[in-house]
Amino acid sequence: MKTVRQCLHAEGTPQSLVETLDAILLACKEIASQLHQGALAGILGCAGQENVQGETQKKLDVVSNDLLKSYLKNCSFVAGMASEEEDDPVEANKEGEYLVLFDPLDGSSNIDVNVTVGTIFSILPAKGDASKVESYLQPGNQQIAAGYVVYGPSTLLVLSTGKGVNVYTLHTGALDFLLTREQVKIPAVTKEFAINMSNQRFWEPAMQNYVADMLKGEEGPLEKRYNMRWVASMVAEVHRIITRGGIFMYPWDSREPLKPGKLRLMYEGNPMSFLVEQAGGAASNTKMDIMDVQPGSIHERVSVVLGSKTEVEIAVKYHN
Ligand code: P6P
Repeated sequence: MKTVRQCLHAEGTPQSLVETLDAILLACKEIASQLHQGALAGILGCAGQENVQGETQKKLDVVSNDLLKSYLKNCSFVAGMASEEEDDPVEANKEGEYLVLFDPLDGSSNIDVNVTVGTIFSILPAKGDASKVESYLQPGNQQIAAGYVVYGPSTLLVLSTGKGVNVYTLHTGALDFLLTREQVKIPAVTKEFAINMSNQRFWEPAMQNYVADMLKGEEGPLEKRYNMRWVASMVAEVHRIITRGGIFMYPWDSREPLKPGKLRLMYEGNPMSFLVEQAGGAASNTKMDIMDVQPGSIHERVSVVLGSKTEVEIAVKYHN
C-alpha cells in the first residue's frame, strides 16, 4: 500500500509541500498517540484557560496546538501559521513559501466523552510578511492544499492538493499513513442531513422552511424520507459526508446575530470546502461559495452548508 509521500510524489507535488505536509502529519501522529491513551495520558479535562474565541481550552487543545507549532516552526518551507488557539499569527521561517492555518483539535468538547475529534489544516501561499494578519486574509479559493486527520476508531488522513481527495489510514505499527481510498467522490444526491436541531427557533426562516420540508418526508415537497445525524464534531460529520454523502449545516442564528455563524472561515470552513469541492460536492454560506468569501479577520466565522452537490443547491435555493 502506498504512503502519503509516494502518492504526493506520484502527483508531482513540490518537495516543499511534501515536507510541509509531513511536518503536519508528524504532529498529528503524536496527537493520535496521546488521544488514544485517554485518561492514562493525564491530559483530559480543562487547561484552566480560554482561547481567543472565549472558549475553555482543553489540555489536549493546548498540547495539540503546541505540537503543530513546534513541528511547523522546524519546517523551513513554512513562513508562518494561524491557529484557532492563537490570538495572532505565529511567524516561522522568513524564507518560507507557505502559510499553514489549523484547528488543532476540532470538536474537543467531545474528548471527555470519548467521541471522535480531528485536526483540520489549510495551506495558503505565503504572500508578504507572515507576521502580519493581512498576509493570511486570502479567500479559500487560494488554498494550495487542505486536509484533516480524524481520530476515530481508526486514525485517518483525508487530503487534497487540488488533484482530488485521497484517504489514508494510520498503520499504528509502521506509524505511517497508508492509502486506503483514492479519488473519493461524494454522491450528488443524499437523504441524510446534519444540523443541531435545538437551534431551530433561532434560524432564519429560509433555513427553518428547508429543514421543515425535509422533515415532511415522502409526502413533502422534497419527496423523500431523510435521516438525521449530529455528532457535534465537524470533522466527524464531514468525514461521513466524504465517505457516503449527506449535507452538513451550521447556519447563522439569532443567538449571536452579529456573527455569520459559529464555525470559523479560515481553518474550518475553507479547508473543509476545499476537500468537499475536490470530491465533487459543494460548500456555500447560503449566499455564495464559502471559498469565494473575502476574509476580514483570521478568526472570523461563516455560515456553513456543505456536502452532496444537488442537496446543497436545494438548500441554497431556499435562501435566494
Ligand atoms: P454545537 C465543535 O465545537 C464545533 O466547532 C464543530 O466541530 C461542531 O460541528 C460544532 O462546533 C458543534 O456545535 O452547537 O452543536 O455544540
